Amino acid sequence: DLKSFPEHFLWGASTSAYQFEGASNEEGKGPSVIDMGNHPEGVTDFSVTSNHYYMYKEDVAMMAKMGLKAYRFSIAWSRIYPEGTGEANPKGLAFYNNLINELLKHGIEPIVTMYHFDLPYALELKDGWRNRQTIDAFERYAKTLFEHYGDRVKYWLTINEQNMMILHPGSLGTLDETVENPKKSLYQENHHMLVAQAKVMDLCHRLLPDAKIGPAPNIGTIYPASSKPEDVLAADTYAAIRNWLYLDMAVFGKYNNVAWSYLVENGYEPVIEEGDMEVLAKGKPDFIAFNYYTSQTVGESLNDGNDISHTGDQHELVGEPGAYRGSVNPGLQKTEFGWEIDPVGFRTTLRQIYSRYNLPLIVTENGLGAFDKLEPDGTVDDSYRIEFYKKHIEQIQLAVSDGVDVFGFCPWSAIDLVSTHQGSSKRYGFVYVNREEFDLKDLRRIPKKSFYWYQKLIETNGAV
Ligand code: BGP
Repeated sequence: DLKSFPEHFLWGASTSAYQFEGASNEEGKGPSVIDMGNHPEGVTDFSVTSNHYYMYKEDVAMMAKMGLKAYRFSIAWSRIYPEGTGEANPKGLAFYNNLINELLKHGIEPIVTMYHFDLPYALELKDGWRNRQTIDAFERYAKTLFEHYGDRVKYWLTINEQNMMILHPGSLGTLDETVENPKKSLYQENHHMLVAQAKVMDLCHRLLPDAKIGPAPNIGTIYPASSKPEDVLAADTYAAIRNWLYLDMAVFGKYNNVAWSYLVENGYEPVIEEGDMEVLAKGKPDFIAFNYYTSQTVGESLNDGNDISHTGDQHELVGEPGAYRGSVNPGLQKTEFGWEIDPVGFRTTLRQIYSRYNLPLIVTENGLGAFDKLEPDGTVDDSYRIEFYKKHIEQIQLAVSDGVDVFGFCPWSAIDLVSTHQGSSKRYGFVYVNREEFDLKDLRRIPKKSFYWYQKLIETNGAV
């Protein structure tokens, strides 16, 4: 029997600070690794983006009109601490304070990501996450957020897509190619982030007993390229490296055994200092948030020079010689940007996470990037996005019927913003932001067809 969505289901939408706010060098904000990073020439400009910093009231009104029950956004660490540590920026503190109040005024539940790829550049100059002091800086920053907003924010997310920062670090500011073994160094960063996350989850519980906190990795089910036992084994290995390493640590406080063997075999294992494992065992999440865009398919590594392949995954190159081989799933359609579309895999993913951890789940990203077009009559017909969401939301309902405890869905993105990898012509929003590439004069908000569809869906609590 098909169950309906829970009564107070958090129908929401997501954004992140560097992709949405603009004002990247204004109002006391310090630079982040994203601001200082190398981005494809002419594609990405994060200085103005959707100008949300100055238009937040209008944006929240638009979200309210859509009927959002929740809004997941991120706080820019370097807007609060321009130097990563030291003095907080009063204007930054005030901005998020106002944003939170504006949301609450409209009955929208704020869901706050503390760190969404944009590490303060000042910390990167001191070796970023390779330096253990960044753990303390993150804890200090989190404490400030809890103190300022904890009376009103109930849902906290620690780190967005930590697994992608490790597996596909290129544009996310985590890769240091100057070190002798960059991959080993990445797993050291990963370890420090895990310790920082555990400390912050623990701190949250001590300071805010009514608040809830959890990690927000990107999780997708992994298919074997065939039923050949070696392929199935490789898929299991990759699932451990890509998915379970992150969540097993957050929930169980230990390294996943398969992932750990992989780290040791390849000489990537991090240095674990005394006391780390106690910290990791102590900080526990109240729920698991995750981003789902697509599944992945891998096979046995053949070590023939072709293990790394262009699979159409969002991060494009998948595979690691000796561990697993990237593969395409011939049965799946693709988005305009080549990402495989897999709604059924979404249900599988929800089931897998829930049966493994038995914690409530919230989806913090899912969506379709496309070249939306503003018609001369001022409308945007994104029927393809409606189709995409229909199919994915149907699968959440099936998962709910399977007994999976899901309490919210925050698709990407509330309003158009600048894509992490592909600039502003790749759009995700329910609301169109009128901007020709680099023509920042007209940033009018125009609800797309999907806006009205989602509004209706929320009104009927998911009856499509
Ligand atoms: C996720 C990120 C988001 C967002 C999204 C879409 O990995 O958390 O920040 O960018 O992917 O990706 P893209 O913008 O590259 O299409």
